[in-house]
Amino acid sequence: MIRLAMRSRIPLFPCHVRRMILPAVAIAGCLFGASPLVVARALDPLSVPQKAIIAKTLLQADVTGGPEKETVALVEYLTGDRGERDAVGLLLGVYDGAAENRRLLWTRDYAASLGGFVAGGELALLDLDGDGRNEIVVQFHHHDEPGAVRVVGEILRESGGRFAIAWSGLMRLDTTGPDSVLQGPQRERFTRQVDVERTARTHGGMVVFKKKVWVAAGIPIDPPQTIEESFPLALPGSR
Ligand SMILES: [Ca+2]
Repeated sequence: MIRLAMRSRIPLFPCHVRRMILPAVAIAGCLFGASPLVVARALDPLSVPQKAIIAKTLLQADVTGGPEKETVALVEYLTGDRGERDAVGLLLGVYDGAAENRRLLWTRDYAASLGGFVAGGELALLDLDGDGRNEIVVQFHHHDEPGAVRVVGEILRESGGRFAIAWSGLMRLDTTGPDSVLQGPQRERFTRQVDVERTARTHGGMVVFKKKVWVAAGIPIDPPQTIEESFPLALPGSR
């Protein structure tokens, strides 16, 4: 069963960050009444048949450092597989060229890369290191279970025509739901939001998050506390 109902509709980025997703043009959040179809495992997100698409986001911005803007697509779709592991696919694609002759430069198949159990998907293009080109930030549900929500984030940076994972980790974890089988110290509830301004100040060295914590190691934090966290960003290639 696909747990679409468990997906958060709470924006994963704060308003000021969403306003910074510039000059992106979004054609986002298109929910279709898709019925299960048998869809060959596609690598090109824009080749997924419309009837199989659950949600599609297209953003345009410079992500490679050239003079032109690229198009970045994130497509969540029904694969036609009835198994919970593989029922939903999530594809990321980077394209150059205008809409009529887009060329796929790079793609990432999240279900294949992470062993399935993916759903949802949020895309943002943010210049996190201040070099004038945008990094690709993807968030999606991975291994949601009854009473447990896990949202994973990835920051992807261009290097030599490819994109490498500069950071990945949990952006949201809530194992405190009433149906959760996890007990005691296994119960956690927190969210992370990228602090874009503070991240940019590190000039690509770190990513800085505001982490809001409701439950830590089974202990309720009341009122919830927001702390700052920072992690090193990988520096692939010639950066
Ligand atoms: Ca950048």
